[in-house]
Amino acid sequence: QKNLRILTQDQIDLAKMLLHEGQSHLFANWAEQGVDDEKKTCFFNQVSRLNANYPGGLAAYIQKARQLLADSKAGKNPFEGFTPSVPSGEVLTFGDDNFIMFEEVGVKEARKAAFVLVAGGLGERLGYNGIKVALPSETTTGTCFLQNYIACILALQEASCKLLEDKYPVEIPFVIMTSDDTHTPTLKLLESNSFFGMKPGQVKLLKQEKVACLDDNDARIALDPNDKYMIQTKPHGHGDVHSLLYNSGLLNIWHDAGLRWVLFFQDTNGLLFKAIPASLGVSATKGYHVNSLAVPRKAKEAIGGITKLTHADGRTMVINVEYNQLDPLLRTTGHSDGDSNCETGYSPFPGNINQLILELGPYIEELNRTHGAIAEFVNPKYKDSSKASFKSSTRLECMMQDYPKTLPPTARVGFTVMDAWLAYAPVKNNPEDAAKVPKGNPYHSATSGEMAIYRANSLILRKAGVQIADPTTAVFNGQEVEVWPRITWKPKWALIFSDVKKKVNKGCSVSQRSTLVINGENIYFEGLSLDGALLINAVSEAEVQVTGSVENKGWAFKPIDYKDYSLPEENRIRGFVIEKLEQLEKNYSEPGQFSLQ
Ligand code: UGB
Repeated sequence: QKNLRILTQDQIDLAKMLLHEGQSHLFANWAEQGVDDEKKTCFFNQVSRLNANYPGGLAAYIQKARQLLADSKAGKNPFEGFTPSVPSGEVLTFGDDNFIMFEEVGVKEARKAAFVLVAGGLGERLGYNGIKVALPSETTTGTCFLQNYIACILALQEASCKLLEDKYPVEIPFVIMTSDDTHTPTLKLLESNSFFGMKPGQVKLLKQEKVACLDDNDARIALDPNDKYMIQTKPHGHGDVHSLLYNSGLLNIWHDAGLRWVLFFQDTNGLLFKAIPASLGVSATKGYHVNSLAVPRKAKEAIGGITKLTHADGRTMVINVEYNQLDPLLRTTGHSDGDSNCETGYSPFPGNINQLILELGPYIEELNRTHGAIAEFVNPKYKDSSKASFKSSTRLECMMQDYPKTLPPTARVGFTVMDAWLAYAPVKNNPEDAAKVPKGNPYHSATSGEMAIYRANSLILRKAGVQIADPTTAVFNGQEVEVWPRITWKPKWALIFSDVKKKVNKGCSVSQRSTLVINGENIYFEGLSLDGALLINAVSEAEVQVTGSVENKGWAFKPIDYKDYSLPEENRIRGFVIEKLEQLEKNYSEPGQFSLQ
């Protein structure tokens, strides 16, 4: 009332809505009219943003929160009435005929795809100071995750158009969801690297907004402890990507342009694009509206489990059950061991790697109905067992993989299981937490993420007939890892297994201590024997035949202490640096045919 005269009609409406929703405490300590008036305007600007950014507005957010907080306090089981069982999906084996067939279908389909990277998370578990997409995926070439993703999309675009002999090349749209924490550095990273070769108009950044924090079970909105005119906010989760896409208008533009698929992926999986062509092929062949990528999962691993849920009333759905919910769900439904490994040494529930392929038409239909709203949850940290108050404020959260929860039973929801060595090596855990991971479970650290890239490339070449030496083991940052030859290639050299097979002939061998960097498109190997470091840089118009024997001191891993703050953080979190002792580096910058012997 004291401030009524300085408020606009919109602000009065927002204030009325807040009062109606039990939020009078927000105004309790406001100064008299004439004092702090600018701050009051800022307050309403923030309320207006929070109101506009939530489907149904802030009133809907508060009401939903009250309901979910009451359910949480009552200890209500979110899976009430559902029984979990192991679902069946498409299980692929790298390199067999089926896999090769799906890869070829996938590459053809790629020209009808749009890619969406969710990169709004700060990566609290990793504790890295920068944005995660700027981290090198491996330090042999220093290629950062974002650069790798863009190179893969561009290579897919080119390969897809070539396969169909398309005279009108397409530009695969690429969307990045950012947040206040990641937006500016992501844009800077792109701009300072000329968008890593992608046309700037091909990339769209959509920024997710945070949501209001809540102080108690009545969903009273939390104020910033240092500013009584500022509402505390926290991230709402990766599920925001659906409402952002819906509101952006991009989905209809894509649909009108003839696109058929939207592929969602996460910020730090250096292997992901090795799995994309085959899984897109599965989506197209099986006609899946939703296809989740999965890998065999170790019990207790911090990735969700793909689970079939059957309700007492007969309803069924195949959905991700998040890692912290799987164990309690199993225990309350008669599996006294909870989340545990079966005789295969893995959990029977495939692990969700949060790579989703959605068919665009049905996706648009569903979002027209839901406006992109995703099932939410709340996870308050209570002070004590009375659950009367929280240790710190909480908020509603949502996850992108919960999209299928609102789909009708007729929706075709499937999943594709790939070998973990091929598809999944995220960088999520800091060195200390990674070192505590139970033996045999993946570390999900910068160390393991890098080593996984060398292992995958080595195994792929082995499968193509190259003699690759066995790995050794080493310990970096307290984590024991396999060290394979450091082999890297650009996606335009080989996107799918048949590309690899065309470019390497039998009779090649690579020793364990070797480094091989293939930085070019038309580089062919026949009878190469490598024991050391070989780097080949070639423009696409140069065709290079590589034969003979290369031997030199090569590049070696030098362990470092992650607490040695004189070293760059990118290296410290891996626990090693690469010492470049000696290498053979060849550059082919002109068109023509060349031979490296
Ligand atoms: N992200 C956002 O873009 N915005 C946000 O508000 C939050 C995150 P995390 P999480 O693959 O190992 C997921 O934190 O959420 C982005 C799945 O839920 O890395 O703990 C963020 O930038 C889980 O089922 O993972 O767990 C990042 O790119 C399992 O699949 C992505 O969202 C697990 O990932 C994931 O955020 C996994």
